[in-house]
Amino acid sequence: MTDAERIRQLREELTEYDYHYYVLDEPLVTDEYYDRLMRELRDLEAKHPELVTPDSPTQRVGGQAAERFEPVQHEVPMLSLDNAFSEQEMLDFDRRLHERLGVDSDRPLQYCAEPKLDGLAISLLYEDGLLVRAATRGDGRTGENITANARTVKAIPLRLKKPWPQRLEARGEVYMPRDGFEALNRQQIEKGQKTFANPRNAAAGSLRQLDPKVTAERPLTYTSYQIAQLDGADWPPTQYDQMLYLKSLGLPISPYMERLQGIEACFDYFRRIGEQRDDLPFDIDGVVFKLDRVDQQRKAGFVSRAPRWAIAWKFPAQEVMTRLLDVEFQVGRTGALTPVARLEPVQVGGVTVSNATLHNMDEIERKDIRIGDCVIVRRAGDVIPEVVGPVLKFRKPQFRKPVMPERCPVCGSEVVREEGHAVYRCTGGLGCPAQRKEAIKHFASRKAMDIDGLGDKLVDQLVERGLIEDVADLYALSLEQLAGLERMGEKSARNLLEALERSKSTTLPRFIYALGIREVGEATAEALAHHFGDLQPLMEASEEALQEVEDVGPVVAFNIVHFFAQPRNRAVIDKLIAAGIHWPKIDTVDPDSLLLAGKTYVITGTLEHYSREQAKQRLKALGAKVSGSVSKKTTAVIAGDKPGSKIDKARKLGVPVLDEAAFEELIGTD
Ligand code: 5U1
Repeated sequence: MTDAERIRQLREELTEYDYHYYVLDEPLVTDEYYDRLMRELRDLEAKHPELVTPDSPTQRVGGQAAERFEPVQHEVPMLSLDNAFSEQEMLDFDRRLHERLGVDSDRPLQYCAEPKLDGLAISLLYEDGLLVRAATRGDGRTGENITANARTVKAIPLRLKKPWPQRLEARGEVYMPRDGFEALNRQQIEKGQKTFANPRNAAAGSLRQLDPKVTAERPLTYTSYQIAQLDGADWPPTQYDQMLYLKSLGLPISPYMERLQGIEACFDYFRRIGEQRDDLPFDIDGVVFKLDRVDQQRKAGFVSRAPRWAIAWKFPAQEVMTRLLDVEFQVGRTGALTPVARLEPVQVGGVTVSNATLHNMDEIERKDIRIGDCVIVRRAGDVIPEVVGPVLKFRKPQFRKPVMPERCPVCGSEVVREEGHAVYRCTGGLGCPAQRKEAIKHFASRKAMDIDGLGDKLVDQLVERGLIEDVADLYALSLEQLAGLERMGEKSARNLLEALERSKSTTLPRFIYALGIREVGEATAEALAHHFGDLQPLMEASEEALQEVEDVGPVVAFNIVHFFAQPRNRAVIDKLIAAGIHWPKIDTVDPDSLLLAGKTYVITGTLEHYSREQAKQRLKALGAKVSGSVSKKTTAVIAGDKPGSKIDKARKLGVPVLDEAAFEELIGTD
């Protein structure tokens, strides 16, 4: 084969791999193999510069940084979308269309729906199959030429698949998936550079870089949502068919796109997407509904800058502005003082928020937050609301930086900062009521002693009324004491006593975890339990002996020895055992001899025959580790029904995916 033939072959092969990886999300080959072919192509092209073509996969990054972006006149204006915020507004939209089209109100209109990506609108122009120009929206009439940057986005084909039309302008959204955004911000912190407030800002900042080499390093992707111009092929008659046509040309479209009959089906779609929203691998801010039939779109027409035939139904805002009234400090289980923002109450994502975490003092410093500032507050899904940053244009000179108190706001003990750590701690230990409360809440929590009905408010009351000092006192509570508490009747008091009684029969890993030793989480507790078999040998173990346990390093070993050396902790453990807490002894085994030793699995979706916890326990019993996130080190992902984004990540990384049958085979079930 000649070099020229080999170059053509490599290009076709690599373009196909890019397409499968970035557009279909289904990698065909390993990274190593891909890199090898790419290197071979680069070497051959270096040898024959005359054979380099603009659509070669080696040519995604090229040229010099620009001085500025050239203006681009959009031949077809880039419109925006009208918004709706309620079912009523959607009903009005549907009614208006019925009237305008002269369709009876009892005949449903056909819509095409897809999630509204939270990124940046761009236009891609292809001539004779080749990407010749990419532009931002700008003001809708004039945008900026960002071709060199768009070429670095691997989901954007440099050449369309055959048979391509003579000329095509596709439009869509460039955005940054959440995992890429988080990795980018981690990198920014490491480099001492400013972090991005959200994936949208990160995408915008990345696409509008004058140096395309910077854009190339950013994890951007692209999805199409419109054909703006088409020459040399017939216009598909519906929005849905237009998208399928773009897909056939190798352009990515939304895998969530659906064709819907009538407005009720739109309501149902909006609800379904809303339910999936937090699990999607990218941010969305609503759903776009378009009249599906192009002839009906034409009849419906436009109003100034938006089509009458499309609408974006927005989710309630997840980021809003409010005022930071004060910063207070919350004392956690290990004494760590967390700054908490007290905010002017505001609706975020449908709930009222008046407190938000500020994480730690370094974060406050980095974000440059002052008391009195107008701040952006974000609440995404079940995550605790957080302060994203200040809006500097509203800053007044008298606004002051929050200051860490020198004494614990709860018990008055000295507050110290550990060397090399961002955390400040109250030195009061269990003498501090705040630490006591948190230690008891941790002890009662689901993954620890699992004491049903012992909620946070109840623990606060019990400690504040002096009914309990430590976790062992829980088991001495009487029916009268409990029934006398606020929001407690005799029935719930009885239930709580029963739950306390049930919790006495536990397992060693749960008990070790429940003790709340610093940095001993569930996995470490489990490893310690299996290594030592019972509590007594663990309590007697030296730091050296502890470090023989997997994942136990010098710091954790020190924490464990320190914990058991304190007479107060020993006394509480004795009291707990005297109260009747017990667990079966564990036969210690050499963990390396187990069937799945050294392997790591991730579970996603719903399995038919096992709860997530059961599946996890089965794997762990065989020596495997179970992790919450997929990485190159993951042995395999076990996927049940409705798997989340983890499966996409696994596919990207080439990590095998097992279904329930393969899982059962693995754990040896008949
Ligand atoms: N998903 C989607 N986003 N989006 C944005 N479709 C869509 N359509 C748009 C815009 C601005 O405009 C239509 C007028 C094509």
